[in-house]
Amino acid sequence: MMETGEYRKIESGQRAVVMGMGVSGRAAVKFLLSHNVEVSVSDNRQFTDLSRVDQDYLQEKGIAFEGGGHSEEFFSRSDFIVISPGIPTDLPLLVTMRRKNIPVLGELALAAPYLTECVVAVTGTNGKTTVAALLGELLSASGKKVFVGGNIGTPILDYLRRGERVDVLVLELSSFQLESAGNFSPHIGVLLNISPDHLDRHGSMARYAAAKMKLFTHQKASDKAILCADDPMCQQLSSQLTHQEVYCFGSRERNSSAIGHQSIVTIRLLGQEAESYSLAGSELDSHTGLLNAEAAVLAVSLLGCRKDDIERGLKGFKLAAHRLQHVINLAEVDYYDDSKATNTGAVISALESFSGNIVLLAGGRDKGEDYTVLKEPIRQKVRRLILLGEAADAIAAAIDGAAPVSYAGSMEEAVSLAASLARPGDVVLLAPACSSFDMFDNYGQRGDVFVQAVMNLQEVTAEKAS
Ligand code: UMA
Repeated sequence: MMETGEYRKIESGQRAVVMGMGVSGRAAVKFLLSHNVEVSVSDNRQFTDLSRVDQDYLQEKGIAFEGGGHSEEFFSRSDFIVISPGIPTDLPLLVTMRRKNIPVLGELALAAPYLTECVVAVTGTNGKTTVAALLGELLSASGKKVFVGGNIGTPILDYLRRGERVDVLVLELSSFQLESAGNFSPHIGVLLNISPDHLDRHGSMARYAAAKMKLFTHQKASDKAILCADDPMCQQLSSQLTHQEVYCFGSRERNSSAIGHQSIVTIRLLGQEAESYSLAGSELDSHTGLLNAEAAVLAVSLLGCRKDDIERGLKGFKLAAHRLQHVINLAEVDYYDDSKATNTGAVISALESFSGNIVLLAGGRDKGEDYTVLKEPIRQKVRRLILLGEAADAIAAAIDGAAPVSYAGSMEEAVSLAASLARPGDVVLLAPACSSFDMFDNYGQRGDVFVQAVMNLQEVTAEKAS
């Protein structure tokens, strides 16, 4: 039986079903058409629920569409199936297709035979967007032509279809994408951390970790795996890596190739002089920023980038929005937006960035996580916990009195409550530990609403003062 994702190059005239007409599916349809494949599309949604642009495109290209679900009959006519990342690979229909020897491919499996450039791929529960962007910045500063995309930004299949080639392809990859990655293999694979996330999809930590480890499955002896020595799960998994070069980063393990200590990253590679990089004054100067910088600087050092270019890249780097961003200092209280902290691991990292006195805003849609891991960090660092959204009661029960709890019905209410409870010198931190979909379109909108509510406080404070 063909495994998920095992595939060679496409042959002209083959027939494919693309499952899901979202960002990934749209890119797959266009890529396949450009290779003269006869494409059909199947989606849970009805045709009329697709965007106007997608409806027009499918009609214009004469693409057969199955809406409102997926049928064996529609799928059985194809030579292979391309699934979107959000679709679980173990759906009974997909199991049936594999039994019939019809390959089920994710976008990485489809892309793999066409990748000729150097590929650096980054995964991990948290920090992958930042590290991918930082790699892009450091490589550009070193004069390399770079593409940064994947799970965020331009899908890999759009990059390939457009035909523009770069020196280094930097890919941010999710566990969803890796699950159906087939023979995809990066020259450098970076695993930043693994903590509970997406358990509603993967079912267990073991399966989630196994999906992440697919990053390294097909690496060759000259390829490089970079993992975090500070992360217990990464450390445990690194012993499985026997057929590639393995490098570690972190602050605890003395044998690491990249070590972070007090805002300084030091790279120590065999046969080379140690190089140190200061993050002081840069946007990476935080607990997580240091780890992210270690991983990225190590990867580009392995690619031969020079010290002054790396230093320039680090200086110019700007974090994307909603990642532990300082919003404002108001009445001697610092407000931080970490709306992207959508799992417990990210919240623990955010709490580690401050010495204490935190008013924490958390809650949202539950993703099947065990919130009891937050109990101790909250006891140590949080003065007051303000909960909102569907998971509010579950979080309150899990932390079991580790900090006093208040409830809010909206982000605006949560922010004004936080402002009334915070004392001078405190930090008000939005780090929800949950997805945003119960109250917002996405984490970006949630962060925007938080920032707006904080800015409204500023106006009220200014009015009072005048
Ligand atoms: N659908 C079906 N059948 C199903 C389930 C869904 O037909 O059983 C259809 C939906 O109706 C919809 C489409 O599939 O039309 C959605 O597919 P999708 O959920 O895979 O989303 P895409 O829009 O294709 O975007 C996906 C990634 N989304 C997810 O992994 C959930 C995007 O990552 C990625 O940028 C894009 O492919 C290109 O690779 C987003 C994401 O949230 C940013 N990623 C997660 C994360 O970062 O935590 C993993």
